[in-house]
Amino acid sequence: MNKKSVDTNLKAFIFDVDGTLSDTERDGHRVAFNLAFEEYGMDWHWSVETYGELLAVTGGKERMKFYVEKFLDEDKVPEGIEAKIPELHAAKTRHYTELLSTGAIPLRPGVERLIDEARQRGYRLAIATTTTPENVTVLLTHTLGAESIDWFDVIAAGDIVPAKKPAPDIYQYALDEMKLSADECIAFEDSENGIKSSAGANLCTIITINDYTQNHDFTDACIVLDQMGEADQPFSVISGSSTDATFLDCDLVSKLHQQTINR
Ligand code: XBP
Ligand code: MG
Repeated sequence: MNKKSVDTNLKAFIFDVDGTLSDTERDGHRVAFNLAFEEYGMDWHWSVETYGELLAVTGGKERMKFYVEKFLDEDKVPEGIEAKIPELHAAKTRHYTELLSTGAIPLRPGVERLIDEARQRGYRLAIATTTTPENVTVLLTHTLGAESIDWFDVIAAGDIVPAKKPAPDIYQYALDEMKLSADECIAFEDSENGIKSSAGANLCTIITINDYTQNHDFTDACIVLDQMGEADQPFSVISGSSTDATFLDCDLVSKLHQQTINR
């Protein structure tokens, strides 16, 4: 791409975490929830399939409340469970961060390469996630190194906003903290709740699907990919912009952003 076509309006990349940076849900969060339930002597066990249904609700505490309300018969609801959820969630977070620290959950293909290139090109970086802040710093530390936490102008995570995804609050918070407009940024997401949130904040959004989200509605995405890809591991374009690129790099991100903004 020749220089003059580079989109000077694009200033920052805003990344979702779970499902986007890493495929964390099935073998990470779900396993941690089950370890916490075991630790507390509860007979709850979330199968891969049940967890896929529970992912309709973002936020671990909210997800457990959803499970109690929609999946348990009245007589199966443990006494005082509502008051116990914060403690249960803290135990789950402990199990999850221990799991992350074993290196069991790697970054998805292309994530480290794109972040490195974005930094070299001078793009600002941010995170907008529903997960607990500690989960983000531990994931970054055990994948990109502890210094990578400082690469992000803002790590907008968890309870920092009143309403979690699909509400736009977490993305709006990240934009406000960076003092940037939506037109100056681009979001990277993996789920329907995620794009409802990013599109709700008027952000052009690049989707990389995963097993849990492959059938979600990504109508508002500027492109839907199976992964960000690597030079030796080409992505598949599920929908959106046609391109002769075989992996997601800053030139393609910039082109997609420009196409969306200039619509
Ligand atoms: C995904 C979520 C999170 C995780 C669990 O967040 O919805 O709630 O499933 O993490 P995102 P917590 O895709 O926005 O990164 O238990 O810490 O909420
Ligand atoms: Mg996600």
